[in-house]
Amino acid sequence: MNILHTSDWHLGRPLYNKKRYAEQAAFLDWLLVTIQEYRIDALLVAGDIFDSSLPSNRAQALYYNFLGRVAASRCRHVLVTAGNHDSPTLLEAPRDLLAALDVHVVGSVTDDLDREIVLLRDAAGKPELVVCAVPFLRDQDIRRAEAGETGGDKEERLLAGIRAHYGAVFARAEELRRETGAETPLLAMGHLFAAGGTVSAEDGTRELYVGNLARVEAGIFPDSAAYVALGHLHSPQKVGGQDRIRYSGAPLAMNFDEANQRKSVCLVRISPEDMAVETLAVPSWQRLERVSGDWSRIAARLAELASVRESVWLEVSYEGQDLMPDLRERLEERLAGTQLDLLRVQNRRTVQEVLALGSSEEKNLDELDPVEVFARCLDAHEVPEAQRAGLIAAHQEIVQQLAEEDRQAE
Ligand SMILES: [Mn+2]
Repeated sequence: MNILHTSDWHLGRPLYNKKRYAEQAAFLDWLLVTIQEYRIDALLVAGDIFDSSLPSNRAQALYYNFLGRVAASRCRHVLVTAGNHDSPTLLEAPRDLLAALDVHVVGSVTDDLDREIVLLRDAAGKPELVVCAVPFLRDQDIRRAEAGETGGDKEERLLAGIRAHYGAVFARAEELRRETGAETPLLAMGHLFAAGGTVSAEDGTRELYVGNLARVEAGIFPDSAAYVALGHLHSPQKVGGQDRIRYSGAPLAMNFDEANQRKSVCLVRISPEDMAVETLAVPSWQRLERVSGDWSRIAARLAELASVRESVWLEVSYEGQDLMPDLRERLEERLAGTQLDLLRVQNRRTVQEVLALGSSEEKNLDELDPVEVFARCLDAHEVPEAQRAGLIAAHQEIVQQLAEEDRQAE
């Protein structure tokens, strides 16, 4: 059986002022061709289908058009779980309709564990795979599972709740496997932060993007799981050096840190006896480049890029010694008539200067996320290092709570 594992499409997500629907559509087209070419039987999408809990109509159109086409393809099953960016209710609204197309959607945890366990059957109706399709676990999902608040801090309780939930789902899946014949391979899906996972530098400073800080150990996935398809981290990677536990990573570079990162999806070949994983490189449809240095270096690089006559989206970071208040104007002059697009300008020299003066006006508020603003407040108030982790966690919890309330208010 051939399985394709992907995640973190973040449909609808722009990059600064640029919409990315064309790239997102190109990826989905490529995915369909890949499904045919590699004779994929089941597609697993491990969360963060959409970038926001209220995706645009255009983002939803991309998703549903894709599902319609994949349902008509040779791929017999599609499994979709919600990530922290998805609205569980929005994803689950067409659940019954999609089930008729053999597209299984799990948006959130319910009292019924069986909703998170999908038994896939071959064309002859014989069970061929059991999948534990666990969505992103929210605080309230975990609380539901707990009879009462036990000791330990909040993060510890959250981790204990995640472990307990996975434990219960796996136990139930094992039961089902025994009923259907022990030969049926077991797979798991999850959207979480596994210990040892690496994030790109920009994601690292944006913990909010990654969701809660709790990191689960790879040991929560039992040895009986032949493969664990994870989503949440945007760089493709194995967890704990294990071939069978992987993040497929996002298909598009999510920011300029990832500009040169090779993006991929995972091809998993599985039989009752054996499992092998291969990564398939996702093409890039839009070149991203970060250009940094002093003015002469930046100017030289821009000339080089302009001569290639290809569309390039740029982040320019000026790091020269001379103050350059007219940096943006200079850059725009250089880029006129080229295929280069300036998405972001960072004037490090001026920012340093301004920070030294105790003001942060240079960086627009829209370039800062709440985490960065809070970090600046900590700096401004000279909060000692020892107190920061606790304060950052508390702040993050509040911001997340607000985001969840927004979601519930839909
Ligand atoms: Mn995520």
